[in-house]
Amino acid sequence: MVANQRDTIAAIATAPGRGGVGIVRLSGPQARPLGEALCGRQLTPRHAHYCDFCAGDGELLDQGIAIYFAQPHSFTGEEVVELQGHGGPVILDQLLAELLKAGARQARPGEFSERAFLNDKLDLTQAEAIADLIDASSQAATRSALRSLQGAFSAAVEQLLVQMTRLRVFVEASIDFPEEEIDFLADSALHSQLQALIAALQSTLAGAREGALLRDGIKVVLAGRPNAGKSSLLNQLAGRDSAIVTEQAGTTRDLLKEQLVLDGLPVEIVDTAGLRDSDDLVEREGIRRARAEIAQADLCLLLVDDPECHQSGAAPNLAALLTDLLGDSALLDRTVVALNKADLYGGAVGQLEADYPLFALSAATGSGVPALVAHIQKAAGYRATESGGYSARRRHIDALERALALVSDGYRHLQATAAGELLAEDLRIAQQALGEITGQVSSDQLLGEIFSSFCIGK
Ligand SMILES: Nc1nc2c(ncn2[C@@H]2O[C@H](COP(=O)(O)OP(=O)(O)O)[C@@H](O)[C@H]2O)c(=O)[nH]1
Ligand SMILES: [Mg+2]
Repeated sequence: MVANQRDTIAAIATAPGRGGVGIVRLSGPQARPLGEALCGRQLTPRHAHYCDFCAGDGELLDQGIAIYFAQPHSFTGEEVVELQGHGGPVILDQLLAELLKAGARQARPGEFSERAFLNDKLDLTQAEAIADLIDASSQAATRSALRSLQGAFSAAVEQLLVQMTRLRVFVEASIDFPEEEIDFLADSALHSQLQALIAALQSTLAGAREGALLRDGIKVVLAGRPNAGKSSLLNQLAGRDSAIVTEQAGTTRDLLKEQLVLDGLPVEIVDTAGLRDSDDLVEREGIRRARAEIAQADLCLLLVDDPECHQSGAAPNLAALLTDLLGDSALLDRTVVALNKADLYGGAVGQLEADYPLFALSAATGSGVPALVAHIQKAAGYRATESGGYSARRRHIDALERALALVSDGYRHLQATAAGELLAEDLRIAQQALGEITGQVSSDQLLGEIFSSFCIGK
């Protein structure tokens, strides 16, 4: 990886397609001479130079702005030149081709960010936050990515590492110097520090989970008998006629997926074919697909069309309902039941008394739907707070979970045995797990995986 850094890399940094301006980026030791050759003039650091971009044989390729950033004062920490030309795909391709001909190498996806990381311009969570910021699908996700980019997540992890180091010093000293008169391990300060560390790990983990939720969202599958109103509810949630709704049972035969943002929470809603026995080949395939989606759902929203339940406000037997519809009741803890068509049958709307989540609503008019949406958000663990979490990824959550489990185990060992050896070892491994998050401890393979998911030119 270090050898690679001697290469000068080039890529188109703007999105494919046509735009007012398009940017080609160069980074590496040859960036300046390559840029100067193309511009036919010397480049002063941090100046916008308006110039002709010409090929080696003198042919005019484009006119635009060139900006040179001298190392280490650039995004990557290397010599960088940015060429801002006209945003046509052919123009930008020609500029890039010219630079490659002159000795630059096409950058791999994420290679600019990787170099920024290797040159200590960013830590890993910040580099990942850039990718998340670009991919953000909601304002809340943007906010949490920006928080991470500014270093809020790294700072929280850093703080955990400081707490951990302090504890390790304490515990290891007490093992190395057992003859000391004071018994370090019985010291109440040690116990309160351990408790504080566990609480801090839990709170950082909660912030990371919230961020991951904003990034990845959840999957909600609509299920029920034909004509229960699944497609109507999808349309109501989407705020538009996405699915075909008719009074004819069996209208929806294939899966229909909609990406929605419900008050900041990204949700993939899947409308499915109504569950019933059918001889129709297409409908049967639709039902098979519906079951497969239901099995993978974070939340299964079961729609029921039953006038009696509305009038009595009674809860259907959930286990019996699931067994009837799906052949088993495995989904008990992931199911929400919605009694639909409240406008038709009367009775209260909103959440009803039951030993599982139960709502009465009208998919047609939308009454009772906000209470259901609020429940979906709560069930997903989402709080629409301004502060938000950190834009976190699965690997961050894994590392935090491992660290938390280790420290908790270590604390239990200490309480059980009053000896520090196991605690010391647990703390050591927990510290490594946290180090993986910001990249203090990381293998080349891990880095490769992380940066290859970025887009080219970033
Ligand atoms: N009055 C009333 N009719 C509804 C409601 N929801 C759905 N329907 C009607 O029930 C029928 C079946 O709806 P649809 O959404 O296609 O059901 P699906 O088969 O579960 O997708 C259509 O005629 C809808 O207009 C509701 O809340 N109130
Ligand atoms: Mg339907």
